[in-house]
Amino acid sequence: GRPYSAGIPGIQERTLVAVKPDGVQRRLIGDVIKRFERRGFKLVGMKLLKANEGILAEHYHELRRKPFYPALIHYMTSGPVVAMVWEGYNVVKTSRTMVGDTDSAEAKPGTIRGDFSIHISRNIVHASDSVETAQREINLWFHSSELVDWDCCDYCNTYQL
Ligand code: IDP
Repeated sequence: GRPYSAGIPGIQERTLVAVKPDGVQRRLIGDVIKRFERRGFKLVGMKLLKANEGILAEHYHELRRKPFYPALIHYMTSGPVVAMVWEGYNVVKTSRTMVGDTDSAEAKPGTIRGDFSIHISRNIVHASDSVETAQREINLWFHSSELVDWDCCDYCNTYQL
């Protein structure tokens, strides 16, 4: 049936978060998940996969003319990634804050990139940059049947209900 959360405005916003190949190799999957769980967001989709060039070409469509694009695709196909969909109030914006600046030197300590990365080309994690992008990226990486509607038992401790 329809989840309880569907009736609460704004709390069904979703974003795509991915642990990139360097994050997987460095055994940071659990650390990334832990931060989103602890913050209060709800996991509604997750899988480990080796991304092919087709999905990455769509995912990084806007960057296709950048000089670093070939290296980016090489990096992103170098090993498995963990793709996740997280749900909750303002999840797109809050996730970007948790992930930190694209440039590792600008990423604040306490952010994922600010804690675990020193170079822009190996920055551990992806998070969608707008609600529109998130919708596009979720549809690209997940089939709707792979996303799970469920209610957290403790919404009253996360939201003003
Ligand atoms: P974002 O991941 O913070 O949204 P974007 O500008 O969308 O940043 O870039 C996507 C990814 O491309 C970055 O996370 C990083 O992995 C890679 N990238 C961006 N700029 C550079 C660069 O100047 N050199 C190498 N890789 C880059």
